[in-house]
Amino acid sequence: MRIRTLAPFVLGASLLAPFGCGTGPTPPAAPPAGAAPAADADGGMSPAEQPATPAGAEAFVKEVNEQLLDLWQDAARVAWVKSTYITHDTETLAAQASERVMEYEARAIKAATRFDGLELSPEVKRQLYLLKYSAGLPAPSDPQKRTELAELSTKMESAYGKGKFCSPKLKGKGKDPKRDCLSLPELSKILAKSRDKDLLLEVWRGWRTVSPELRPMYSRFVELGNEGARELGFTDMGQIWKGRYDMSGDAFVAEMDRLWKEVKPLYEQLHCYVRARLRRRYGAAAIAEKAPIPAHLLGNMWAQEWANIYDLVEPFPGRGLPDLTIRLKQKKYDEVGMVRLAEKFFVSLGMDPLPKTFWERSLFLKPRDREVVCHASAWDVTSRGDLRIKMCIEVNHEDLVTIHHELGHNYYFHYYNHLPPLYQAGANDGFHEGIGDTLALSVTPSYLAKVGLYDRVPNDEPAEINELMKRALEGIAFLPFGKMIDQWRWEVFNGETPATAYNAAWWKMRTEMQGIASPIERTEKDFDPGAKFHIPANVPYTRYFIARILQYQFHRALCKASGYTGPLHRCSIFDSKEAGKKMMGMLALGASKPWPDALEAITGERKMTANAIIDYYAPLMKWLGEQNQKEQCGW
Ligand code: X8Z
Ligand code: ZN
Repeated sequence: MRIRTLAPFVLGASLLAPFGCGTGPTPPAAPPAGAAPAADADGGMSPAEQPATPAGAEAFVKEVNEQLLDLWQDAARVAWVKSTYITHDTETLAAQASERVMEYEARAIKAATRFDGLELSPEVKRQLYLLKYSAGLPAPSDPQKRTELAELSTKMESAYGKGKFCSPKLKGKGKDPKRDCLSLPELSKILAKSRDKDLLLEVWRGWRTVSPELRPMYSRFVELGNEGARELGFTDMGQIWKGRYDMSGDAFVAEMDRLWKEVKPLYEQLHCYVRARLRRRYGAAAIAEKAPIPAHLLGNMWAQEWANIYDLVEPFPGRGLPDLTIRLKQKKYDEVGMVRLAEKFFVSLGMDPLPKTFWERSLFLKPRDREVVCHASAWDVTSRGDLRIKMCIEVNHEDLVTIHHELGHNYYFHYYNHLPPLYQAGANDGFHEGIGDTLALSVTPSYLAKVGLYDRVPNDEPAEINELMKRALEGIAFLPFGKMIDQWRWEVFNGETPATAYNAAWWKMRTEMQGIASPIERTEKDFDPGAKFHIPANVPYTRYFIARILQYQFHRALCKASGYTGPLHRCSIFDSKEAGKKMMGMLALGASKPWPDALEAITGERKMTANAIIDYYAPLMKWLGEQNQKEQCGW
C-alpha cells in the first residue's frame, strides 16, 4: 500500500515515509554532472541549489532522483529490520532514519518552489508535482519538533504491532493454552470463528484497550504534521493527501462521493439481508429492526469485511463449494505453498517469476520469539528488485486473497523499477492497491478446480449466488469503510474534529456510512480509530476504496482482452498472455503519466466508474432485492 509516494515499500505514508533514510554511513549519491552535492550543517544530504531556470529544474530533478534512491535503500532496510524485530533499539534506529528522510523531503519540496511559474518540460513538471505532494507526513523545520514527530510515528506503529489484550476469560483461547494475553491475529481468529456473543464482545472490547494509550500521541502527531504542512504552503496534511490525484482536492473529494453514491444501493441491500440473518442467529434483542448492526457480530475486528460470517448468511445452504480454507488444509498447503500458488497466477499471465531473494528474505510466518508488525506489506528494499513480503500468513481463504494483494504490489515494483524514483509509484495509490485485488477476482471456482483445489464445480444458479455472496461480503461490505477512514482523518487534520471529539466523530461516521454501531458505550477516554492499523501507521486509506472500484473495471477490461465474453463474475484471466500484456503495459508506466492515461492504457476509459462492479454483482442484487422485500432496510 503505498501512496504515490516515493516509498520503497508499500505501507509508506510519505516519501520515504515514517521510515527513513538509513542510519549507516551511506555514501551520498553521485553528484549530477556539473553540480556538487550539497550537505547541510549536520552532514545530511540535500539537493544542490540550482538556478531558477528550466535547465536548473532539470538538474534539480535529476539530483533528487539520485539521492532518493540512496535514501530509500537505507530507509527501507532499517524499516524492514524494525518491522520484523521490534525492540527499543530498532525502534530508535527507525525513528532516526525516518527523521532524516522527513528532513530531506521537506527541504527538497521547499527548494523546488524556486521553479514555480517557469515553462518546464512535461517530464520535469510532472516530477516536481509528484515531489510536492509526496509528503504524507511533513516534518516541521524545528529539529526538536521533527525528532518528536519521527519518534511519535515510530512508537505508535510499534505499540499497535505489540498490542495484546489479557483477560482470564481468554485463557486457553490463543495459541498457547497457558496464556491469557492474546495478540491481534489471535483475537481476530476468535472474532472470525466464534458465534458466542459474549466472547465476541470481550474480544472486540479487549482489542480497543490497546489504543487509548495512542490518543495523546496521535493528537500531538496531527499538530506537528500540520505544522510541517503549513511550512510547505499547505493548509493541513489533508490538503496534501487529497491533492495527489491529478485534479484539485475538491474535485477528488467529489469524485469519491460520486462513486460512493453509485455503489451505495448495493451496500444497503447487502446490509439489510445480513442484518436479517444475524437477527435470526442472535435474536431480536441483540439486533433491532431498522437499526445499525452491532460491530462485534460481523466476523472482523473492524467490521470492514464480513466473509467470516458467510456460514450465517449462506443464501442456499450446502449448495456451493466447500470452504476454501478446508480445501487448502486438505491439500496440505502451507504458508509458502500459498505464495507459490499466487505467484503461479502472475506467471501464467506472462510475468516473471519472483526472484530467488524474495523467497530467502521475505517473512511469511509470525515468529514465535519476537515482536513483529504482522500487518501485511510488500517491499522493494533497493527500489531495484529486492522484492519481499512481510506477512503472518495463516492457511485460510482470507490470507490467500491478501497474498494476491501483496504480490500485486511486488509486481508493480518489479515492472516500474527501471524508472527514476520519483516515478516509482502507482498511477495513483488506488492503482497500487488494486492490482492484486484484480487478479483475486480471477480466482474463481473453475480456476481453483484447474489447480486441483476442487474436484467438481457446480454451476447452477444457487451455487453461483452463493459464490457471489462470498465475494460481496468482502468487496461490497468494505466500500463505506474504505471511504470513511480518511473522511474522519481529513476532518481531524483540518481541525473540524478536535481531539476532544475523536471518538464521537468516528462513531457518528461509522453509523451514518456503514450502518454499524458500537456494542457498548464509548467515550472520549477511548480511541477507537487507533485500533485500526492505518491510523497509528499513518497510511492513507481512500486508496483501498478506489482499488475496490477499480479492480472490477480492470477485471472487465482484462477479461475482454483475453477474449472472454460471458458474465463478468465467471471470468478468470488465468493463463491469458493478452491480459498480462495489458496489465504489464500499465504497471511499467508507474506514475510517469497522470492516472487517466494509465487507466486508458488498460481499459480504454479515462474515468473511474462503478458500472463494472454493478454489472459483476447484478445477479446477486436481483436475488437480494427479492429477499429483502419484507425487510425495513436502512438504519
Ligand atoms: O492494509 C491492507 C493490505 C496491506 S497493503 C493488507 N489492506 C487494507 C486493510 O487491511 O485494512 C488490504 C485491504 C484493506
Ligand atoms: Zn496493499
